[in-house]
Amino acid sequence: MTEEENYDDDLDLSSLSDDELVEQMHDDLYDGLREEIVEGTQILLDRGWAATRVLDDALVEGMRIVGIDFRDGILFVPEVLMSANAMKGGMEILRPLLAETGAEPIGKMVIGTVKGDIHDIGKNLVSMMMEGAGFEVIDLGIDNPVENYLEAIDAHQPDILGMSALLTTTMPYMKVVIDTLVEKGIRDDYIVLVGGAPLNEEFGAAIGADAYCRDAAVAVETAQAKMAEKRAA
Ligand code: B1M
Repeated sequence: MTEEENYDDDLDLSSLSDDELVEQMHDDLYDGLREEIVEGTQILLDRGWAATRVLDDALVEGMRIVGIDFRDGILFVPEVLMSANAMKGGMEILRPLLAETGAEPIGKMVIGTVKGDIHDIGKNLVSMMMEGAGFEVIDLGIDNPVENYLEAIDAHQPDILGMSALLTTTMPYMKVVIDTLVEKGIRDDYIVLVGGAPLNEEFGAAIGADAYCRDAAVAVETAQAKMAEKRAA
């Protein structure tokens, strides 16, 4: 074992300052160390950090760094899967906190990652934040063909249909889903919100969505605004 590895093993996360701990968590996320991420998340919360701050500064920022090295061929799929698993460990601790607003259910959303796409961290985050804002969320998971969305909206009659895509190759599938709703004459029965890193507002408009949501907080704000519009109409 190298001296550095030995140091890491012995590292007492609670002895670090906030800044040092956040930096350490970025490293631990990079290394896919789930237990350490869980511990670091809890320490920051115990120090009075808001759940959204832990999420943004420690977890999402750490994942952004992972994404850069994944893109540049420094990290590969198995390593990024471990990072994703570590991130999910932290998110599990934050989930009840993000969902604990005590708000009355203000609407229902069906959400899923589209066919061919297995990325779910961002979608899960959107689901959590929407639940926290008082929406009932039916999460269809990943890799959803149009049939899954149709079955779910039939079964649950949601106000909102949310779709997530993280790949430039899967984002066009959102249009397949929206076009199918149009063909069936039910497009206007639902507020369609789309999101995912490669999308933008122009794309959202081009495929006929009601809005593109840059992140989970924007998804919540947009959902609330669209629900208010719908109620007023
Ligand atoms: Co993937 N991957 N990946 N990957 N992966 C990206 C997306 C990529 C940008 C990496 C890179 O090259 N820099 C790249 C896509 C390039 C492109 O299409 N232009 C890529 C690639 C290429 C691939 C594979 C093809 C790699 C391969 O096999 N050679 C493969 C594809 C598999 C497939 O889906 N068929 C693949 C696989 C994987 C893993 C399985 C290893 C893993 C996913 C694990 C999981 O999700 N359970 C993975 C990961 C983790 C990433 C990166 C590193 C991180 C994604 C993430 O979780 N971000 C990603 C790089 C990146 O995006 N920086 C990358 C954190 C998350 C909080 O952000 O998902 O953007 P995000 O969600 C945000 C917003 O986008 C928005 O709100 C969220 C929260 O604020 N949002 C919504 C998202 N969905 C929404 C839905 C809404 C509203 C808002 O509905 C209303």
